[in-house]
Amino acid sequence: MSATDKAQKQNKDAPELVVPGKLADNERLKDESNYLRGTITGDLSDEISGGFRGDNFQLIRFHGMYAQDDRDIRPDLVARKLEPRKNVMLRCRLPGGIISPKQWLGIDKFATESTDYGSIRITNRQTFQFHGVLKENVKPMHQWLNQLGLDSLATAGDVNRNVLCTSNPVESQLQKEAYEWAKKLSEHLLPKTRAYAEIWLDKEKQFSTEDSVEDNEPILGKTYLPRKFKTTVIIPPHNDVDMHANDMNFVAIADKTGKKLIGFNAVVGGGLSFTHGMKTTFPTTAHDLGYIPIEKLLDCAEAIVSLQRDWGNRVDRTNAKTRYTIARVGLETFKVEVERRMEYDFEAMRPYELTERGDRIGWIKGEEGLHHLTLFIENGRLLGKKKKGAAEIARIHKGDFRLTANQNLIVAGATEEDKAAIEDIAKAHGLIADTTEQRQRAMACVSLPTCPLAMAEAERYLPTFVDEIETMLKNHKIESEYIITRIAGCPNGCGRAMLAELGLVGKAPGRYNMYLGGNRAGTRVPKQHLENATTKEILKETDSLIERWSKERTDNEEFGDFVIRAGVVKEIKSSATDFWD
Ligand code: SRM
Ligand code: SF4
Repeated sequence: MSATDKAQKQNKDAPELVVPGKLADNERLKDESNYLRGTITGDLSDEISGGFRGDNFQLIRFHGMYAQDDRDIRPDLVARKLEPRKNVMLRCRLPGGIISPKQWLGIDKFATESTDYGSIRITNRQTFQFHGVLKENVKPMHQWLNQLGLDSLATAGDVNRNVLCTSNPVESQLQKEAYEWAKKLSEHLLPKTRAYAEIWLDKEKQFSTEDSVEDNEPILGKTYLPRKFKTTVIIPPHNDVDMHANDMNFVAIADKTGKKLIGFNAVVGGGLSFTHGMKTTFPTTAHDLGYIPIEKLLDCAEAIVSLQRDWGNRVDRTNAKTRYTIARVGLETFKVEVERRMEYDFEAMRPYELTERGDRIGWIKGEEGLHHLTLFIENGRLLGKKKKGAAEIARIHKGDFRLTANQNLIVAGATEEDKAAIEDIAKAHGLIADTTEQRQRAMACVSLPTCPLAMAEAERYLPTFVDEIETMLKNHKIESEYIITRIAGCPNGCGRAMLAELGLVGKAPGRYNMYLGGNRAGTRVPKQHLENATTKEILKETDSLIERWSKERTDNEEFGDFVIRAGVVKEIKSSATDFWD
């Protein structure tokens, strides 16, 4: 009897644990892919098209790549009956976002010499993306990454994605331990198929020996997960990883000294995407399961992932993420089954508090006497002078680099002697400049021109939108204040606008829905205030709200709290009905 059958039997009153119906086509393609191989190798040698065909278009995602084309030039090429400039975006796997200066120089070289855009894009999941890799450069790219000790396995597709970890180099001891667990989680939950090594690293021979075993996916299963799955390890009170955007979070709990990790609170089922007008979809914050001691971490993670594998909706992909599984079967049923699978009962949650999300821009001294410089990288996009500056720093830096979940770059572990040289390079390349907290705490997703799903600008509009908000704050004499402002080019929510105090979600070119009422700690989903508004309408409304906030707020009242108290929007208490009514 399968684990699910057992659970269904023990729990007769529970709703159906497996959603009945015709499986989504992605289930077929995973099943037929021969453990993610498909016919990708054949496509690589096809010179007629620059793209990937049929199922391979989706399958390359499991290898960390997306098929894209430049949407700015697409209409012109299509009008001339030419193929759009097909290329690949690659996303590296970098649990906890830590990368060595040597590796950084390697990725800088590849971005400069072998991509259309020449940029390194730091993502809000602590890794980087190359945009515009032509097909002929795809295999060399994987081989180059491999030489650098990097890979892009499972950074996309229906698997556990890049595992996040609070990038706080200051509390070095606790951070080191948490980071090690983030790495272990990443490794433990990786697909075990040899497809990546075979296709990209020419490892067939190594694995074709007589004693080689069949491919097997003991945790993920032959058809992998029903949908993408996201994990964090977070060190409170700092919520830089934005835990409520994630399926599975482990909140680090330290002993009385505050320096030694003893266990984790497990918090599950957060997620931010929705579809415009589709009320069965909704963003929500994550739910508490309970506390586990440190030695149960991998068992607990495996239990949660395998449960989502078995109970997640494989019929309707818009309802397939963990939060919908929990909404369908109930949190208690979910929890009991996790306990059964990990053979351990959750203890009561250990108290913790989340207070803020931003990175601490500038120098800060850590416990071990080393210095850490957080560089603010607008939109995470490193190009031209700034990219050169980061490479110059990598040439002299003896510590490591850390990519943050706020799309910034930390030069971590510098000695007193090296500080001045690093700072000089950063200043000379525009990596240290006067910026407001308003700008430092704003975020946008990539959107146009590379994202095929974009409905409106995000990364390219954010700087202008922030200019305007800065002016409004100044005009209303609260220029030292800030509003956590985020833009996503569509409701998939990559820019995490659904955890912003003021979020814009793309609807059409130049038009957005405006959401208000998230909070600074990132524990509340905002509510729709304007629909399909032009940027002019949004700016007018923002100005009037900032004016009211400046005059009517109570002491230190955050913008997100103010708009709720003032009745501008209703507070969302984490349910689908609250979001839509
Ligand atoms: Fe995302 C799809 C970019 C974080 C929810 N995301 C995409 C794609 C790959 C478009 C596509 O499917 O073809 C975008 C590529 C754009 C480009 O040209 O680079 C894209 N997502 C990004 C990044 C780069 C945004 C950024 O500016 O940093 C982030 C990469 C993170 C990483 O390194 O792994 C990114 N995406 C997120 C987040 C935020 C997070 O994880 O903290 C979310 C919301 C959280 C969540 O998952 O609920 C997010 N992305 C999505 C979704 C909606 C998934 C869903 O639950 O329905 C899609 C579309 C999909 O999967 O069908 C998507
Ligand atoms: Fe693309 Fe939409 Fe994600 Fe922005 S939110 S990167 S537009 S999928």
